[in-house]
Amino acid sequence: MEEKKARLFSAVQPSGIPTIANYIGAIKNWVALQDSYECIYSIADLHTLTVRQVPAQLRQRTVELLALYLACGVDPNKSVMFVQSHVPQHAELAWILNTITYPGELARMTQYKDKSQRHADNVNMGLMDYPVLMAADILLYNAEVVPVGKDQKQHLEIARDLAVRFNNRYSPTFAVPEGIIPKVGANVMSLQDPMHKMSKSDANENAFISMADDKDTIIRKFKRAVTDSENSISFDENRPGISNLMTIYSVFTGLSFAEIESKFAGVGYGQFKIEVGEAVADLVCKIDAKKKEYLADKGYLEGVMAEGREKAYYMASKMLNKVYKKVGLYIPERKK
Ligand code: AQP
Repeated sequence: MEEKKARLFSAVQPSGIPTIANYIGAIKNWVALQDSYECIYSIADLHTLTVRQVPAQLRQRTVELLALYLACGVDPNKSVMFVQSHVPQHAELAWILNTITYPGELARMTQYKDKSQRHADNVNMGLMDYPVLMAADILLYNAEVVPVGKDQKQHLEIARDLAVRFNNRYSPTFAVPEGIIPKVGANVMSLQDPMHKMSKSDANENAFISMADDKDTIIRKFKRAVTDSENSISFDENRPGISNLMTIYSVFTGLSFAEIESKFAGVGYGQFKIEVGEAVADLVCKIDAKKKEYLADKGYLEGVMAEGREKAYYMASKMLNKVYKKVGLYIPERKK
């Protein structure tokens, strides 16, 4: 008999065109994990509303993100792919979890503090509550593993705490999820400020490589990447700019840091930056071409969405009913 696979959940927000950081920290690993886990991949559009959006653009980015998942190799025959807002149980479970969450534990989250500063004119409750909705995303499917970049580690801790708290207060209900953080590339940094993470919503377009950038743009952005004055290609945490470029090059070529150092011994930053740009452009442009093919077939994309929604909805409603019962909500017979 085939062994039951552990369940895995992960998501990306359609808050912009994903960058190579989202690809390296999340989507690339999703593809590799599809055979070992029962995978559920979501498009976190409700999370995206925590920052002001242009509605028509958000709708378009949602479809584009699905096309990108497919173009990167996420396979609807292996994994469930769905849009978060199509499964209302996410928001419903978030409400229940809110009743066991303390404001203090949300107020100290790095992402909340960082985004409150960047969006000072729109510090809303949703922004603060982001980790609770993320916990609901994961716990709703009883996911045991969650592949994320380092930036989401704190939020994953909250999801774990809430699972344990709920289980203790009521009775064992949720699996306590474990993070899978990639060994290389868990924290890809901005090309303009290597002390800060690369983000798709960065106002400075030179700070990130988008998964829709063309070859010339990619190479130009790498040429402008901030490094240091040493001009020697070696991995050193005290030189975050060049170390970040080496990380990116390593992920896109499969070469280790030692192999990169010996390949580029005596070579200057200028030449190295071009080579990084070419390696990245090779794959990014191939993925982008495939994404465009998917986008040309809206019927297919809507079919994938509908099928994913149906599967996710089934799992989510079973879990939510269980939770409602445990906390004492009255469930009419016909809903059971
Ligand atoms: N810099 C990063 N390095 C490695 N992984 C990263 N991820 C994000 N930034 C990096 C991983 O990408 C996945 C999806 O992230 P998200 O879209 O849900 O939200 P985010 O983490 O807030 O990503 P961004 O790009 O910074 O989005 P905006 O600008 O909208 O806030 C997650 O697994 C994340 O770890």
